[in-house]
Amino acid sequence: MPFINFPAREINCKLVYYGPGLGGKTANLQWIYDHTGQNQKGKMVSLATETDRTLFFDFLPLDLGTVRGFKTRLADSQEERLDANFETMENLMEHLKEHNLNFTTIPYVLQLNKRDLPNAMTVPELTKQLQKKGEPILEGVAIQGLGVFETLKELAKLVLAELKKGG
Ligand SMILES: Nc1nc2c(ncn2[C@@H]2O[C@H](COP(=O)(O)OP(=O)(O)OP(=O)(O)O)[C@@H](O)[C@H]2O)c(=O)[nH]1
Ligand SMILES: [Mg+2]
Repeated sequence: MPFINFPAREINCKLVYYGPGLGGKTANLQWIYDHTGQNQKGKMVSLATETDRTLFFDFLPLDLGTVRGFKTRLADSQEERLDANFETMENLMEHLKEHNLNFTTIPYVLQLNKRDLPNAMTVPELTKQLQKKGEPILEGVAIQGLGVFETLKELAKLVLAELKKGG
């Protein structure tokens, strides 16, 4: 939910990148971090193990100008990750419930990442398997920056629409 600081005329929102292990969450944030202006961002905080798995989470404060930001999810397109994607979806639903957030109304987009890999499932097939509520679906190759800002922008659009509604 947005935190509104009236004196500072600021709206602060939290966008969460949720996805299966090694799906490319950090790669998305790293690309955003590397391609935003110095004065637009805070320090990216990222804790990794020796094998580069993220411990806990990455954190990237970002100023989107007049636009602010909620929930995005990543899917690893590789066929062998389909079960992991299903599991992530279930986890996400549980976590939202625990935080009293309603999935049907929360701004939400789905990024299908790793589109460059030969074993990627087709977009129509992944859409059939993973789309939940007609959310925008974006294709990504996070390590090359493809779809990264498009995903962020699409989500920001939904968040703005929600804020306008006063939700
Ligand atoms: N080929 C390909 N590899 C990718 C892509 N995105 C990420 N990777 C690679 O996949 C691996 C995992 O990416 P991360 O960004 O660390 O994934 P993550 O979701 O943050 O992983 P955890 O936080 O450990 O769960 C890394 O080796 C990345 O370089 C992509 O679009 N295409
Ligand atoms: Mg990570």
